[in-house]
Amino acid sequence: MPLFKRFALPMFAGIAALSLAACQSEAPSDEATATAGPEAKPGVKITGARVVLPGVAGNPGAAYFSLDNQGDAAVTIAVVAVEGSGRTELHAGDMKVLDGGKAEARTHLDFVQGGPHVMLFDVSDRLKAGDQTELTVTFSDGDKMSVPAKVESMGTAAMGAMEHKN
Ligand SMILES: [Cu+2]
Repeated sequence: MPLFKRFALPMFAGIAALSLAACQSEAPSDEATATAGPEAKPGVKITGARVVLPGVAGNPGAAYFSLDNQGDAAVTIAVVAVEGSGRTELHAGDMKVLDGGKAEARTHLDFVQGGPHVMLFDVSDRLKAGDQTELTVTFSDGDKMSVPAKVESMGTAAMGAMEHKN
């Protein structure tokens, strides 16, 4: 595809299309599904969790959230599990696998569209836009936190991204 065509696409659509294409090539590995448990980690809060369904069934979806670490120690995410999704990977904005998401003490870590995100593979068709599912973060020390996550369709997510643009 000539480069100018790629850049002619609206920005969010371009990012979404590139993201999904890039994620297709990831080889599946062992399932890393955490069991949900509501134990809290002191000083750590997870907010704004949402799951964006794949635009085409069988493609990967994505999950986003903010992790606020007001604790005295850095926390590192080992794995993020989403109920209704199989394997997940933490990706950087360029779709490369993130080697653990780390939030230093009194900082926050944001997983956002176009930035670091959780890639969801084998998304169940039982997950429907408008539903709520559960997102569980397992930290490198074994602690777990689960929060409800809003399920959105890709179209809704793109609209949201436009609305929130400054
Ligand atoms: Cu990705």
